[in-house]
Amino acid sequence: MELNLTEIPRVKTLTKEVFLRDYFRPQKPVVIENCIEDWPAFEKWDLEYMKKVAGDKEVPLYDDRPVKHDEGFNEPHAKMKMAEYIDLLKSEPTKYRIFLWNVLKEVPILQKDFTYPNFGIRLMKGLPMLFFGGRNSHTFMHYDIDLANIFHFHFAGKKQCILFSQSESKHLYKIPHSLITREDIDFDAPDFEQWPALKNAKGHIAHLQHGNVLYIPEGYWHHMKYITPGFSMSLRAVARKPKNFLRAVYNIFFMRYYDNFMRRRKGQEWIDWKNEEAVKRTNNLMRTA
Ligand SMILES: O=C(O)CCC(=O)C(=O)O
Ligand SMILES: [Fe+2]
Repeated sequence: MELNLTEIPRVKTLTKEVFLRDYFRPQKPVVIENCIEDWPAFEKWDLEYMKKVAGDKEVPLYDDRPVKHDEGFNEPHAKMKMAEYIDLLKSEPTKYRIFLWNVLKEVPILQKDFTYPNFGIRLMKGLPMLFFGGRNSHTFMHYDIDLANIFHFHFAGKKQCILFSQSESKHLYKIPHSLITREDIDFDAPDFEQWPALKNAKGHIAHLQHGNVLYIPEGYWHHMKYITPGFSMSLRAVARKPKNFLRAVYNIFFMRYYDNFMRRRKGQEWIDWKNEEAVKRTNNLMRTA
């Protein structure tokens, strides 16, 4: 048995009118294949180019180790010079990923290589973020703290993206007071005996290659797996649905501080409790459904 995933529709190009009508308003994901062919980035952006423009920068790295109590929220697991990291990506499989690296702050010259596309929704201009990963590395299944609409532009390698809407959260073993599901679920080949509720989850899947853009509707869960070494840039637009917007405000101003506070106060016990609670809550919901 496999996860119930439908292939995300792919279009060559998309006007703002069609985007708003068919994807943004109904909150449906879509892949746009030929959206950025007029960007200098389309020709230029590969691992070598990143090494050239950002080689000296020290970059924060993350792997897939489980969250621990003595690490802050989103605290990096290692640091390296970008040049070294790119060499590592090219030479061997590595679990190290770069997550949420602010392009404009770190390498302002990259701004010359792209423009903000006009899809009829206002993008947050200060926040283009870069993500890098090595062969077979993956993020946890998570949603973003601000439940933003995301345009995810992919470069260099091949990538698999699995998405679920917030309405599927009840099937996903979501960890309370955080933005991830149980870290020990293998979303590529889940063990349905251990995680039976996943049988009821309905999601979406896409495979991206250089130049493709994935629209991720607001608050959607996403699990990203780098099939080959590559990188992506995310542009974001604020959550519009009042429910999502309020949740974003709660997450940003309360949830993460509360979680950090409890880690300091209770230590690993807090993390263990949350992990157990994720299973109890999902199993209860499954039983009463
Ligand atoms: O692709 C990645 O490495 C993570 C992307 C992501 O989580 C995001 O764009 O919000
Ligand atoms: Fe994300």
